[in-house]
Amino acid sequence: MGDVGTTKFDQIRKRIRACNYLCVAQLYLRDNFLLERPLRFDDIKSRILGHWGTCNGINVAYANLQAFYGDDPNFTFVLGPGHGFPALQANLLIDGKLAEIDDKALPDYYGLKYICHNFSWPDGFPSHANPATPGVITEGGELGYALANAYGVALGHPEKTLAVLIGDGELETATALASLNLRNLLSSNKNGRVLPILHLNGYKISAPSIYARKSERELNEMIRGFGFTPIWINGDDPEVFQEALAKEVDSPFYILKTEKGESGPNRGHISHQIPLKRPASNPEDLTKLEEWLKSYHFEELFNKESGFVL
Ligand SMILES: Cc1ncc(C[n+]2csc(CCOP(=O)(O)OP(=O)(O)O)c2C)c(N)n1
Ligand SMILES: [Mg+2]
Repeated sequence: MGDVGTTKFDQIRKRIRACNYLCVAQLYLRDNFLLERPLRFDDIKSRILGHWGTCNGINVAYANLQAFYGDDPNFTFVLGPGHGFPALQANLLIDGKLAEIDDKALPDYYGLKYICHNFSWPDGFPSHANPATPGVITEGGELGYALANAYGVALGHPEKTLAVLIGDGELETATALASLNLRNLLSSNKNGRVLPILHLNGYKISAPSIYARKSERELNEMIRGFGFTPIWINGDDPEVFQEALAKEVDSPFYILKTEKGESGPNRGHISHQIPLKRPASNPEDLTKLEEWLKSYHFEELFNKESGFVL
């Protein structure tokens, strides 16, 4: 009580839980979105399509950046791994950004039902970030452009700050890796600040990423070689993340190290897309899905009548 710091961290944790729940609900559920009765086979989508593995990390980054930068109009979050669309969609729903372009996507029970039911559904939302998503400027599922886009926005705009979440697989692309050199071109005070955040979750799809196989020292040296100061954020504790953001460093390069699929039932290389394959027909998978959804205690974070309690 009265400790502002604790309240802020609790709020971040709650938001991450809410977004993670919304991710799992979007991927799997066609009904019973608030688990008002035990989950049944016919609550589950017949074709489950999308990506879970990257979602927890995106939600962690989004919640922490939002808590730190608030509604600063000069701050932008650039999301490299657009396949983590359930996470982006969850955050945009909660922030009311989706409702600005689609009046059915209000941050209430009906909006929640709407995005969950229509995710990866015929005539509904695609499984990746797409032109209908508020703020999306590059579509196509091709990894690698996030950092270059961010430097482009920062060029000639000293008032802007852009945080860019880059997958560890994404940083293996020639485009992303070469874009690290843009720091040299934009390092004067006539341009904005770009804050790269490498999401070191260990895998690109199911293969180990090269950066996950480098030692911490080797990765630090690589990052320093591009002129950045590496700042590690180990795990998803908001206290660690907020402390990292508060560091006053000219050219920070954050390394967010989380486990791929964290908070889900199967972590690591098998979590990239859909960790539980057959909850619509296999009782064991259905039970595991129900336990997974319940682990977020969404009933503490959302009220059917009044919406999100975050
Ligand atoms: C240029 C390019 N090559 C390959 C792919 C196929 N692909 C889609 S997701 C993915 C893995 C991405 O790994 P990472 O960036 O580490 O993301 P995360 O682990 O957060 O899912 C790959 C290789 C792609 N989308 N774009
Ligand atoms: Mg990865």
